Amino acid sequence: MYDVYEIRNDFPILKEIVNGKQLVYLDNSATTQKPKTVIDTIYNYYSSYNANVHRGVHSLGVKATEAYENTRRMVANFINAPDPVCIIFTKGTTESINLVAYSWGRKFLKEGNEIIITIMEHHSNIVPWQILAKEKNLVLKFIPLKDDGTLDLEAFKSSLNEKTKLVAITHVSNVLGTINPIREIIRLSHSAGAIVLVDGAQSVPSIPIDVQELDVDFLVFSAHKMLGPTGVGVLYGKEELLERMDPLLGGGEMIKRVTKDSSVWADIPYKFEGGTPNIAGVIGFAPAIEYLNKLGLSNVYNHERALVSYALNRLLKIDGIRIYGPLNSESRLNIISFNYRDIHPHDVATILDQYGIAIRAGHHCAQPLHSYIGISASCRVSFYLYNTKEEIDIFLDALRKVDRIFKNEHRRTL
Ligand code: C6P
Repeated sequence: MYDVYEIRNDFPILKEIVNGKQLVYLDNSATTQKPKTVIDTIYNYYSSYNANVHRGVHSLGVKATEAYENTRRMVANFINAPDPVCIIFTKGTTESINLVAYSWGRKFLKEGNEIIITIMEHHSNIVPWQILAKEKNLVLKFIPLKDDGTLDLEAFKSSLNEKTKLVAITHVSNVLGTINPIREIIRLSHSAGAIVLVDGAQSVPSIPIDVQELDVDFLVFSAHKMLGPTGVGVLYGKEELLERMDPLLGGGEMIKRVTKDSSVWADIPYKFEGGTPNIAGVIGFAPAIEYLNKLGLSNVYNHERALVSYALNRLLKIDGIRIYGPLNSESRLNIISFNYRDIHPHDVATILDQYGIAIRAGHHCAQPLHSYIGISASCRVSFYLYNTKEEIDIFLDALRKVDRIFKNEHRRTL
């Protein structure tokens, strides 16, 4: 049985008092909190077997390497990758996308080739393609949205043509919470001869994903958004694609042999992991995956969907709230972005913080989407596996007070 109160006991930070109030953490799309097993594993690594990986023959080095490679196998199982060699550790989703842009895009894309992304992308899935497009004279196309905040699939179909070489799309929007139909997008892209990169930063933590069944070419995500440490990301790639790509970083451990004139790359995945990696972070990622496996990702998904539907229904009843993205909770995962009357999102977030409630305010690294909607910023709440309906009630009560408090503050400063 999914017992959220039991689960909360595993997260020490959830007992924190912030500004005199019990912390209500609703900023999970930015980063999630960590269970004690993750914190302890990192402590244990540093206090009992801290050593570099893949280098030493001494016992500490062997133990650290085993733990590091164990995480790779666990990640592979988590997304059903055919082989752990298809899992590259990076420092996050951002670095994973950049790695594909430089190691695949720079090598294989030619002038006039087209890349399709969507208007709801995070900057991490826009800027690397803009840089590449400028460098190689490529065409970057943006798929628009329908009025309900879902992707315009018809526009996508008519954008696809024989010049399309890559479709890079987020599975779940970090602003709208929209769940995109990636299965259909992958199918259509492949039949047009394009490969597909899915940004799973917001979906892999909550939606069971099988990369083989989806037939996705690249999948990228971050450990810190799924209970794991910061500074660890994943690039999954099909083996034949990874084999043909050149490394992004040259340096230690990514080579087989170096002479004065040239070098021979190591096999995948090491070819892409030059330099000393975030060993503690990768080792600390394993208990995060273990935690999600134990809970069952489908249960996590159902829990989040119940919370989002509860919050949406109640938010819609508050006068002056404008919600962005799909209003039916079917097309939306765990995220709700909104504006409240004409109060600036930073003011809303600052007042909520006085009640111990953490939400995000700003453009959420999605400025083109905000311009497209016609706003410069929004407030965002995002739920995860340890949030409760009671926390949503506390948030809604505090939100109702924001208007009054803000007006009083405003009057006092005049
Ligand atoms: N979004 C948010 O508050 P990194 O920072 O590399 O771990 O992840 C980047 C990233 C890429 N794609 C999507 C869809 C994302 O949501 C994010 C991170 C956080 O929305 C921090 S800006």
